[in-house]
Amino acid sequence: MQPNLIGWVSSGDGSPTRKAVLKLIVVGDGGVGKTTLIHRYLTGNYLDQRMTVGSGFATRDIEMEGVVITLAIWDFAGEERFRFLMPSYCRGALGCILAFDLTRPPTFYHLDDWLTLVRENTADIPILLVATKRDAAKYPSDEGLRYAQTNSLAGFIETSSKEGYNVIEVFDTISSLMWNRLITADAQQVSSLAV
Ligand SMILES: Nc1nc2c(ncn2[C@@H]2O[C@H](COP(=O)(O)OP(=O)(O)O)[C@@H](O)[C@H]2O)c(=O)[nH]1
Ligand SMILES: [Mg+2]
Repeated sequence: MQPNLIGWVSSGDGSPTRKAVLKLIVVGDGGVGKTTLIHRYLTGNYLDQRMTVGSGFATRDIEMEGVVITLAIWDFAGEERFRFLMPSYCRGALGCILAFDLTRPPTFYHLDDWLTLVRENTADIPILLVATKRDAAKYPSDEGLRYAQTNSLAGFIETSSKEGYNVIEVFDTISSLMWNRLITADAQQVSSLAV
Protein backbone atom coordinates (compact mmCIF):
# COMPACT_ATOMS: atom_id res chain seq x y z
CA MET A 1 0.00 0.00 0.00
CA GLN A 2 1.34 3.39 -0.94
CA PRO A 3 1.35 6.17 1.63
CA ASN A 4 -1.38 8.37 0.23
CA LEU A 5 -1.60 10.91 3.00
CA ILE A 6 1.05 12.65 4.99
CA GLY A 7 1.59 10.75 8.19
CA TRP A 8 0.24 7.35 7.18
CA VAL A 9 2.43 4.48 6.08
CA SER A 10 1.86 0.82 5.40
CA SER A 11 2.70 -1.53 8.26
CA GLY A 12 5.25 -3.00 5.86
CA ASP A 13 4.17 -6.65 6.00
CA GLY A 14 1.70 -6.43 3.16
CA SER A 15 -1.29 -6.37 5.48
CA PRO A 16 -3.91 -3.68 4.97
CA THR A 17 -3.29 -2.25 8.45
CA ARG A 18 -1.96 1.26 8.36
CA LYS A 19 0.07 2.90 11.05
CA ALA A 20 0.31 6.57 11.87
CA VAL A 21 3.82 7.92 11.73
CA LEU A 22 4.20 11.56 12.63
CA LYS A 23 7.33 13.04 11.14
CA LEU A 24 8.77 15.79 13.29
CA ILE A 25 11.71 17.86 12.08
CA VAL A 26 14.01 19.79 14.39
CA VAL A 27 15.86 22.76 12.89
CA GLY A 28 17.99 25.67 14.01
CA ASP A 29 21.64 26.71 13.92
CA GLY A 30 24.36 24.22 14.75
CA GLY A 31 25.09 24.06 18.47
CA VAL A 32 21.74 25.37 19.72
CA GLY A 33 21.14 22.04 21.43
CA LYS A 34 18.80 20.15 19.08
CA THR A 35 20.44 16.76 19.52
CA THR A 36 20.70 17.26 23.27
CA LEU A 37 17.01 18.17 23.50
CA ILE A 38 15.94 15.09 21.54
CA HIS A 39 18.25 12.88 23.56
CA ARG A 40 16.90 14.29 26.82
CA TYR A 41 13.35 13.61 25.68
CA LEU A 42 14.07 10.06 24.53
CA THR A 43 16.31 8.92 27.39
CA GLY A 44 15.70 11.37 30.24
CA ASN A 45 19.46 11.98 30.40
CA TYR A 46 21.55 15.04 29.69
CA LEU A 47 24.13 14.53 27.02
CA ASP A 48 27.17 16.73 27.49
CA GLN A 49 28.74 16.20 24.13
CA ARG A 50 30.31 17.97 21.23
CA MET A 51 28.30 19.25 18.30
CA THR A 52 26.74 16.59 16.14
CA VAL A 53 27.18 16.39 12.38
CA GLY A 54 24.74 15.10 9.77
CA SER A 55 21.14 14.32 10.41
CA GLY A 56 19.94 11.63 12.76
CA PHE A 57 16.68 9.84 13.16
CA ALA A 58 14.89 8.34 16.16
CA THR A 59 11.38 7.14 16.91
CA ARG A 60 9.18 6.94 19.96
CA ASP A 61 5.74 5.43 20.29
CA ILE A 62 3.26 7.73 21.96
CA GLU A 63 -0.43 7.48 22.65
CA MET A 64 -2.95 9.98 21.39
CA GLU A 65 -6.62 9.53 22.24
CA GLY A 66 -6.24 5.77 22.57
CA VAL A 67 -4.24 5.39 19.36
CA VAL A 68 -0.59 4.36 19.48
CA ILE A 69 1.38 6.35 16.98
CA THR A 70 5.03 6.61 16.14
CA LEU A 71 6.71 9.94 16.51
CA ALA A 72 9.61 10.00 14.05
CA ILE A 73 12.08 12.67 15.07
CA TRP A 74 14.49 13.94 12.44
CA ASP A 75 17.48 15.80 13.79
CA PHE A 76 19.04 18.18 11.29
CA ALA A 77 22.61 19.46 11.37
CA GLY A 78 22.50 23.23 11.30
CA GLU A 79 25.70 23.71 9.35
CA GLU A 80 25.33 25.78 6.23
CA ARG A 81 26.82 23.08 4.04
CA PHE A 82 23.96 20.69 4.78
CA ARG A 83 21.16 23.07 3.90
CA PHE A 84 20.88 21.69 0.38
CA LEU A 85 19.39 18.62 2.07
CA MET A 86 16.45 20.61 3.44
CA PRO A 87 13.89 19.66 0.76
CA SER A 88 14.33 15.94 1.33
CA TYR A 89 14.66 16.43 5.07
CA CYS A 90 11.33 18.27 5.16
CA ARG A 91 9.41 15.91 2.89
CA GLY A 92 6.34 14.53 4.65
CA ALA A 93 6.96 16.45 7.86
CA LEU A 94 3.86 17.10 9.91
CA GLY A 95 5.46 19.35 12.52
CA CYS A 96 8.60 21.34 13.25
CA ILE A 97 10.60 22.41 16.27
CA LEU A 98 12.48 25.60 15.43
CA ALA A 99 15.23 26.15 17.99
CA PHE A 100 17.43 29.05 19.02
CA ASP A 101 19.95 29.38 21.82
CA LEU A 102 19.49 31.81 24.73
CA THR A 103 23.26 32.11 25.07
CA ARG A 104 23.94 33.14 21.45
CA PRO A 105 21.86 35.99 19.91
CA PRO A 106 22.88 35.20 16.30
CA THR A 107 20.93 31.95 16.55
CA PHE A 108 17.83 34.10 17.10
CA TYR A 109 18.60 36.36 14.15
CA HIS A 110 18.92 33.30 11.90
CA LEU A 111 15.37 32.13 12.67
CA ASP A 112 14.03 33.90 9.58
CA ASP A 113 16.32 31.83 7.34
CA TRP A 114 15.25 28.56 8.94
CA LEU A 115 11.59 29.50 8.85
CA THR A 116 11.80 30.35 5.16
CA LEU A 117 13.50 27.03 4.40
CA VAL A 118 10.88 25.08 6.36
CA ARG A 119 7.92 26.91 4.87
CA GLU A 120 9.26 26.56 1.34
CA ASN A 121 9.53 22.81 1.77
CA THR A 122 6.50 21.81 3.82
CA ALA A 123 2.74 22.09 3.71
CA ASP A 124 1.28 24.45 6.31
CA ILE A 125 2.54 22.51 9.36
CA PRO A 126 2.63 23.59 13.02
CA ILE A 127 5.99 25.12 13.93
CA LEU A 128 6.89 25.42 17.61
CA LEU A 129 9.55 27.95 18.56
CA VAL A 130 11.89 26.65 21.27
CA ALA A 131 14.50 28.62 23.21
CA THR A 132 17.28 26.39 24.53
CA LYS A 133 19.81 26.57 27.41
CA ARG A 134 17.63 28.58 29.76
CA ASP A 135 20.00 27.54 32.57
CA ALA A 136 22.79 29.56 30.96
CA ALA A 137 20.68 32.34 29.36
CA LYS A 138 22.55 35.55 28.67
CA TYR A 139 19.58 37.53 27.40
CA PRO A 140 15.84 37.46 28.12
CA SER A 141 13.54 35.48 25.87
CA ASP A 142 10.71 38.05 25.55
CA GLU A 143 11.57 38.39 21.90
CA GLY A 144 10.81 34.72 21.40
CA LEU A 145 7.15 35.10 22.21
CA ARG A 146 6.92 38.16 20.01
CA TYR A 147 8.65 36.33 17.18
CA ALA A 148 6.25 33.40 17.45
CA GLN A 149 3.24 35.71 17.34
CA THR A 150 4.54 37.87 14.50
CA ASN A 151 5.32 34.83 12.37
CA SER A 152 2.15 32.85 13.14
CA LEU A 153 4.05 30.03 14.83
CA ALA A 154 2.19 27.46 16.91
CA GLY A 155 3.76 28.63 20.18
CA PHE A 156 6.90 29.42 22.12
CA ILE A 157 8.53 27.38 24.90
CA GLU A 158 11.72 28.07 26.87
CA THR A 159 13.72 24.98 27.76
CA SER A 160 16.83 23.65 29.42
CA SER A 161 17.95 20.16 28.45
CA LYS A 162 20.55 20.40 31.20
CA GLU A 163 17.93 20.91 33.90
CA GLY A 164 15.20 18.93 32.14
CA TYR A 165 13.07 22.05 32.05
CA ASN A 166 10.07 21.96 29.67
CA VAL A 167 11.63 19.24 27.52
CA ILE A 168 8.68 16.85 27.70
CA GLU A 169 6.30 19.81 27.30
CA VAL A 170 7.90 20.68 23.97
CA PHE A 171 7.36 17.21 22.53
CA ASP A 172 3.90 16.82 24.06
CA THR A 173 2.84 20.17 22.62
CA ILE A 174 4.11 19.59 19.11
CA SER A 175 2.86 15.97 19.07
CA SER A 176 -0.69 16.96 19.85
CA LEU A 177 -0.59 19.79 17.31
CA MET A 178 0.62 17.29 14.71
CA TRP A 179 -1.98 14.75 15.75
CA ASN A 180 -4.74 17.32 15.37
CA ARG A 181 -3.44 18.19 11.95
CA LEU A 182 -3.41 14.54 10.97
CA ILE A 183 -6.91 13.72 12.17
CA THR A 184 -8.30 16.78 10.48
CA ALA A 185 -6.88 15.42 7.25
CA ASP A 186 -7.86 11.82 7.79
CA ALA A 187 -10.58 11.59 10.42
CA GLN A 188 -12.19 8.37 9.23
CA GLN A 189 -9.05 6.25 9.20
CA VAL A 190 -8.17 7.35 12.72
CA SER A 191 -11.39 6.04 14.20
CA SER A 192 -10.67 2.64 12.70
CA LEU A 193 -7.30 2.56 14.47
CA ALA A 194 -8.54 3.28 17.99
CA VAL A 195 -7.69 0.52 20.45
N1 LIG B 1 24.08 24.91 29.37
C1 LIG B 1 23.46 24.12 28.49
N2 LIG B 1 24.13 23.61 27.46
C2 LIG B 1 23.47 22.83 26.57
C3 LIG B 1 22.07 22.57 26.71
N3 LIG B 1 21.68 21.81 25.67
C4 LIG B 1 22.79 21.58 24.94
N4 LIG B 1 23.87 22.19 25.46
C5 LIG B 1 25.25 22.14 24.93
O1 LIG B 1 25.30 22.80 23.68
C6 LIG B 1 26.21 22.15 22.80
C7 LIG B 1 25.55 21.83 21.49
O2 LIG B 1 24.51 20.90 21.68
P1 LIG B 1 23.97 19.98 20.48
O3 LIG B 1 22.80 19.23 21.01
O4 LIG B 1 25.06 19.17 19.86
O5 LIG B 1 23.51 21.07 19.43
P2 LIG B 1 22.94 20.86 17.96
O6 LIG B 1 24.05 21.14 17.02
O7 LIG B 1 21.84 21.85 17.81
O8 LIG B 1 22.44 19.46 17.86
C8 LIG B 1 26.70 20.91 23.55
O9 LIG B 1 27.97 21.16 24.10
C9 LIG B 1 25.66 20.72 24.63
O10 LIG B 1 26.19 20.08 25.76
C10 LIG B 1 21.38 23.13 27.85
O11 LIG B 1 20.17 22.94 28.06
N5 LIG B 1 22.13 23.90 28.69
MG1 LIG C 1 22.97 18.00 16.49
